[in-house]
Amino acid sequence: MNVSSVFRAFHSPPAHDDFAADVLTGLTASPKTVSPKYFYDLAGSALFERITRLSEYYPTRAEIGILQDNAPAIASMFPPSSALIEFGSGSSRKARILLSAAATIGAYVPVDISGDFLQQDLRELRRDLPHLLVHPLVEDFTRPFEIPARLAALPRVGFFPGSTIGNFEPCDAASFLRHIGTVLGSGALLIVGIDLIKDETTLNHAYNDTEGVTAKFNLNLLVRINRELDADFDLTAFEHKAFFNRKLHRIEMHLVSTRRQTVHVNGATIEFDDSESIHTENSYKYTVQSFQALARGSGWSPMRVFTDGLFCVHALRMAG
Ligand code: AVJ
Repeated sequence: MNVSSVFRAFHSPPAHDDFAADVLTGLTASPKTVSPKYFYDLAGSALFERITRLSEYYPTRAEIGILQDNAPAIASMFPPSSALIEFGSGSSRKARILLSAAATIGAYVPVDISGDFLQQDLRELRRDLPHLLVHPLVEDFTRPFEIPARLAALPRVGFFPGSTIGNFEPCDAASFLRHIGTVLGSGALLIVGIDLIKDETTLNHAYNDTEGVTAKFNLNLLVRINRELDADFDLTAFEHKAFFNRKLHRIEMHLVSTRRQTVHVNGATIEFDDSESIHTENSYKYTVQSFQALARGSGWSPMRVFTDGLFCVHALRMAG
């Protein structure tokens, strides 16, 4: 799975992130931060894959279950020979559930900036669904992009699973939804996966697994900074901390310094107080109603909601 392109700032140049500059800006700010988009190097992507299989981490399992249980109902909303446009693909595992249920889908268009689609998955899709036009697009989907001419006439259904939108501040999530509306155009459908606010215990366990995989995923950020930015973080002197912030309805992840210490990053000197944290991720949670309100404010009309009580798949339509 490649989610890094989701976090690209809307106004930044499409080429590549400036890891060094971003990390130094974040570590010299107060409070200290590093963007979650930098979790996903090779090791980080593999750790995230392991997270999705943990018993405590319910979102992936829940979303796949909801898509499977409701695939016919979701598919029945798709106009004939529509194009399913997936934002930030990688693996097409979730899209496949919809593609298999909806003979009405004429084209599958995974969009990702890295171009590193799982070719194996796409080959298997073409083999199993020979009527389907599979047309991957290498584009930064946080910026405006053109739908190729051969697909332009097809009705559009956007697909944005994984609750990835939860990494955005709510106001940025709203601008992102508005942007997707502009790309897809009026009348388009959008199927989007959102994690639900729920009891604190379930939420806290999902980000504090007993095997320590999430801690490893979080700390891998320092491993990556050490390797790529000539830094000397002592990995034994920072601790994973994740908790549900009820007031802001988000999981926060931090790396907390266990003592006063000095770290060097790309020639710069960074001082840490005892217990000082680096804020590495927010994962916003919504109620059905709070997400629908956000969607409405971005020009989308809520059509249907599919949920198992843990996670939620929203079907929205662009007005016009
Ligand atoms: C990929 C952003 C949806 O917020 O649950 C998992 C990332 N961080 N465990 C999430 C994550 C820690 C995940 N998203």
